[in-house]
Amino acid sequence: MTTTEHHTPTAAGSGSSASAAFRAAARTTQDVPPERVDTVARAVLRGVHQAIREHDVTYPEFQAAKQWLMDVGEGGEWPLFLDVFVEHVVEEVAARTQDGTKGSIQGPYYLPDQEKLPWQASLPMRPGEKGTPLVFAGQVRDVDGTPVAAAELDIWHADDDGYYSGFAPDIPDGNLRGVVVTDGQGRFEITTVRPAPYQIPTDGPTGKLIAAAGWHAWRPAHLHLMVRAPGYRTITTQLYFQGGEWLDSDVAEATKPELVLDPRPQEDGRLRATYDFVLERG
Ligand code: MBD
Ligand code: FE
Repeated sequence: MTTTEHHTPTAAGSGSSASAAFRAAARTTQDVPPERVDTVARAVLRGVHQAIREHDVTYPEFQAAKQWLMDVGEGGEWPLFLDVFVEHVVEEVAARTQDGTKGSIQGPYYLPDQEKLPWQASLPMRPGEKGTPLVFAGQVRDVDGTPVAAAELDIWHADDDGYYSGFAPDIPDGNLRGVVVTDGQGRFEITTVRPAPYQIPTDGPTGKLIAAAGWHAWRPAHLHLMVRAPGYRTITTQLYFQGGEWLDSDVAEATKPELVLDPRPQEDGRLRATYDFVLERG
């Protein structure tokens, strides 16, 4: 992680942390047959060739694009760029064969092996963690309605400034991250703070493209979740907040109407949001 003197997160800092996290994640490498590589690589190149022909792309523009692509790599922003602009379509294709709770993209800021917590727990947070206290409760069930005991809710989200622990300086490791284990009735009740919307760093190449194109750089406030239990297909999803800013114009196009929470003040003044997860066997 890169720390600057004034402790403001930098695009290069979060980019290199996201690249390192991606490389560290254990994943199975597939042997892709040449026919498949041929088909997909050809289709991707065809799309690029078409854009050049359709829009009379010039040599200076081609060289500017090359420079920009180099900058994305050097800034470690490929995980950010791909998860913001491409992952939602990969998820859309995966969703064609999924039942139960709707999925959404994982994004670049997941970290494995966080603290295991009982079904009723507070996420690790700093003393006096800034933000509106939020209680997030519900139940995990299978598609037949049977509660799933000892399911793991792996949850991570941004703080009240829109920053993620592990990807911004001065936030303790594990802050606002945890693996909550459901009780015998599949229940969970998690205390945390409401996250702020997330802005793509404006000082890196992804931010520069967004500014150059006149787009906005925002994702609506969201909770990230992975829900898993032995014998069930893991759900990776996100939950958003009713009425929240950017909900209708997420730069990552990762919202779904089924994934919006409607938090209400509890008797003690804290916000309470409920959501039940449905897992399919597999
Ligand atoms: C995020 O917080 C996020 O969830 C995604 C998908 C991309 C960039 C930042
Ligand atoms: Fe996120």
